[in-house]
Amino acid sequence: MEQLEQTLAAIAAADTPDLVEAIRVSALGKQGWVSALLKTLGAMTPDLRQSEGPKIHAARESVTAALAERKASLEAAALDARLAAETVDLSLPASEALRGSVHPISQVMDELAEIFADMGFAVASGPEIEDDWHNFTALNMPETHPARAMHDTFYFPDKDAEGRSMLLRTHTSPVQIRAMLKQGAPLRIIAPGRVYRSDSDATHTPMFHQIEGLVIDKGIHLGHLKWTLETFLKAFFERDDIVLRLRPSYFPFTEPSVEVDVGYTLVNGKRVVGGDGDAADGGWMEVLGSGMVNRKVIAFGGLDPDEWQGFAFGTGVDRLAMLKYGMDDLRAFFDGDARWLGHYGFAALDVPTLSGGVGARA
Ligand code: 2NL
Repeated sequence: MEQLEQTLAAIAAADTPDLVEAIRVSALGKQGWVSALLKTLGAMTPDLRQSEGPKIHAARESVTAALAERKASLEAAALDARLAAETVDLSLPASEALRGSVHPISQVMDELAEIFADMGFAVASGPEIEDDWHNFTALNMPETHPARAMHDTFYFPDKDAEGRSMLLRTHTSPVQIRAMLKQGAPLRIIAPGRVYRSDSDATHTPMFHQIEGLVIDKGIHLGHLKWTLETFLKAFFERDDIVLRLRPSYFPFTEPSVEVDVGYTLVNGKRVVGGDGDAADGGWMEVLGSGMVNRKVIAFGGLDPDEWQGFAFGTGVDRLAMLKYGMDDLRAFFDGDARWLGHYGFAALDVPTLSGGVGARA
């Protein structure tokens, strides 16, 4: 077969992968000579086919093998050439690896978990999609309660299997209702997490972060509440001169209800937490809402309010982070701007500990 000899010679002489490919197409491609020969087999007499068939197939095999061999040796030669030409300059400084950082909200949540763990609180979590019984009714906010309207709730169009309205939780209180129902008393938990309200301006985002705390035990009174919040705020702001001011207030889920302010001091015109708010260069700012758990809420949690008492509190994690670390625009928290995260973020291995300082920066 003259064509076979020519093809094998051309393959042996081909010095680029493109040439090898062109030869492959001219021999084995749809219009190639091997394919043309294969097609002639159909029209042959059985005798002729028996003698010619093996020759044609053998030709195809030898072309295929020669192509593969040539392709491999060209690739090996190309690699050898690259290895000979390329050098690595080991004296150059290594390029800096991109490193992420811990978002201030995650950092503050870790700090809070650490502080409350030291006081014997466990971290509880629950669904962000809730039903209106766990989010409102069990918290002494019946169907017609005006506070329900105040929450600017995001409702889902459908109801759940029990006919309850579904919504995005407006606070983390339903987590604590679920904990009471499931774990019973005594109970010492914090419930940090995302909450949702239809509200948006410089100081409000439709999603924000809250932490609530709940203690249920026998003989719990306001003194326990005050000591716990004072100990928490001193640890969180890492100062001993934290002064609290408790003001009477109203929440449907607590009775009596207490709003908690901390004293701040003006330093170069900036508010710094700490010191007596009644001092000449001082003032008060509200940081927490709290109170003794309403008897009705204890009963909704499946417990006997004559046997069990408790206190609860709630605050905004985002606001605590802003107060401690000095950011002034809440919206920047959720923009995902790498420069903001680089500035305000925390090193991943800088885990908050009470001995090392909960807010230590690397
Ligand atoms: C605030 C005030 C508060 C609670 C949350 C609570 C939870 C249960 C029972 C009773 Cl299960 N109370 N939570 C109590 C008082 C205040 O939050 O200003 N939050 C941002």
